[in-house]
Amino acid sequence: MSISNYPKEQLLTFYRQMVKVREFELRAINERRAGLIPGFIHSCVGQEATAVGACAALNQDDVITSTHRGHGHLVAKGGEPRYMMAELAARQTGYCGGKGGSLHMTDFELGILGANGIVAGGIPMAVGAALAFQMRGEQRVALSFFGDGAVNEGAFHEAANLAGLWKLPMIFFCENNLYGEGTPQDKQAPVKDLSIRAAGYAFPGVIVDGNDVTAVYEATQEAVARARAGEGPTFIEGKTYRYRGHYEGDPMVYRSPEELEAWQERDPIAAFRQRLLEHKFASESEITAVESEIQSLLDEAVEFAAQSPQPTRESALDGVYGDTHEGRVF
Ligand SMILES: Cc1ncc(C[n+]2csc(CCOP(=O)(O)OP(=O)(O)O)c2C)c(N)n1
Ligand SMILES: [Mg+2]
Repeated sequence: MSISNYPKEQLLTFYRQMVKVREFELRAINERRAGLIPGFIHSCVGQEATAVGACAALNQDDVITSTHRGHGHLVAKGGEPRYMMAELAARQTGYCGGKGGSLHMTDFELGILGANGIVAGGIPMAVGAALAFQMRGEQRVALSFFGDGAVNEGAFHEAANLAGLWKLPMIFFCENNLYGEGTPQDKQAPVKDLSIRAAGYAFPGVIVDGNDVTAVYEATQEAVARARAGEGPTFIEGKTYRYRGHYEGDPMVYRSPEELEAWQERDPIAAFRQRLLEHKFASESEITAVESEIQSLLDEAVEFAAQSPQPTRESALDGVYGDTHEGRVF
């Protein structure tokens, strides 16, 4: 669909959300350096369009599962930067009471079933949620984000098999950023387009430009419509690229600066900003207003995290053994 068929508000929302994802990541990286945030960060800078385009096609009561590179998915599904930042900073006010950190952030009310430190670990969980929706006769959809590396894990294949067999309302969303840690895709899989693997489980696999937010949105919308109509899963492969290392501190010796530069020239946010201006959907000052709105939001989020208390020693066992955080269930 041509960009001119979108309502202006929706396009500005895409832009706002992508900027929010990127700025969240840049702030988190900064605050980690400054000492506010302990632990690892796997940032998704460069991959904003997949998270935002896919989540924009979901309803609030649809669910997602995420990965170790999950901050963008959470923001895109409605996660609040202040609770995310507080979680990264290990504070009581964070999404997991400060005891989960980057790899476990969850908000059931927003349909976020969790980031996940286990590669491919979120996929069977999403398929389980999709099975529950089907059994209860609900019109809800589950979408699992995962990377190219995850498609070589047994968990992916087992989950895809059952989702295909039972025609579950499930979307397999692969963010193919060409690397699993330092291993390029052609050294970890015999196929270039991972979406062809969906054929083995009798559902469609589609490739989309993962740096184009409207293309991602439209592909996901189609998959959602199939899922809600009882036609079963779709595998979407978004071709994209991460700009920073696998984790903050990664020396990145496995790829060339030229490759990185070539992808940065197709930056999802800069390209979309340019499209908004060219098609006169927004003026320079409207766009700048969105950007400074996000800066204030993140100033507040960092301040909120920094001012929040750490978890108490007495709370060490709260939320363990199947307890739900603050009694929330999905
Ligand atoms: C089951 C499992 N194996 C290995 C690891 C170590 N590990 C963490 S991230 C990662 C690479 C994953 O690559 P990909 O799925 O492409 O995601 P990306 O990091 O590119 O977003 C690996 C091997 C792990 N966390 N879990
Ligand atoms: Mg990858």
